[in-house]
Amino acid sequence: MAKSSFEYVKTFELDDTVLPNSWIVVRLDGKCFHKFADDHNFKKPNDIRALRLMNYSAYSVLREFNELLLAYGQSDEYSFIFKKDCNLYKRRAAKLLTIVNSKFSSSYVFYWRKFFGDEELKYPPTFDGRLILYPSQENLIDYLKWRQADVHINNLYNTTFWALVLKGNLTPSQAEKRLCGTLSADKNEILFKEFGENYNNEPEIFKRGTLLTRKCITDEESKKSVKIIADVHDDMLKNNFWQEFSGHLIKPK
Ligand code: DGT
Ligand code: MG
Ligand code: MG
Ligand code: MG
Ligand code: MG
Repeated sequence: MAKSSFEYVKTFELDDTVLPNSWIVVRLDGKCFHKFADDHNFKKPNDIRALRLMNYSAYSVLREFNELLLAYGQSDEYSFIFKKDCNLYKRRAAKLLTIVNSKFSSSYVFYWRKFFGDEELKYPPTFDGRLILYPSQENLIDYLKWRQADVHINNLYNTTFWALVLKGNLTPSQAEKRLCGTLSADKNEILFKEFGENYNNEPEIFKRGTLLTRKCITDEESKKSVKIIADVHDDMLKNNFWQEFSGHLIKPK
């Protein structure tokens, strides 16, 4: 068929193929989830329903795209890591970013009721997204450590803040003043001395977020090995975690 005279517009499209031989990370983050959480009565500081829905939505992304190695989520964000040699959509940035975001966002809505039951979804949520390349394993591991350090800092702050407000009867601005300039040890002490709470006993999913990984396990009945997606809440800031785990960043098929 002859080309139409309109087809030249295609030359306006820019090439956004990303560098080969580097890990592609897509991070999504809920837009204005401060408000979204309030509008949907999320429990403070952590709502397990919301975290499980985030994890399940990420799980459905991993299930669909085999080129994804792992995903790590906390709060209203999720990071997806593609294999170093991923060739999906010929490594075109916009394609990769939008398929991940779209599958995740539609899953969040589709599975809402599975986790929130009768709590009505009042409006469609929005997630922003970005795509980042990491050329070395060290950079990629530091990226994951950075996201996990973030959840630790925020969660300790939020747990102490809401203890002061909900159990200590301070106003939010009094609680904020009280915590201004405090170190981690001070917050641990406030929780322990004033509220009898040991921060170490908080659920791992709150303190460390969730890492979704692919694993091979042996099926009890058939004795065949089956591939599954597992969720772990380990401490990624410890180097011995990576001594055991770094193989996951290179292989698995
Ligand atoms: P953004 O991302 O710039 O559009 O704005 P936000 O409001 O989404 O801010 P962000 O992403 O820095 O922080 C996440 C917000 O989500 C945080 O303000 C509190 C809320 N959030 C996330 N998980 C929970 C939860 O389990 N419970 C409650 N109550 N709030 C949560
Ligand atoms: Mg943000
Ligand atoms: Mg957000
Ligand atoms: Mg966030
Ligand atoms: Mg099409």
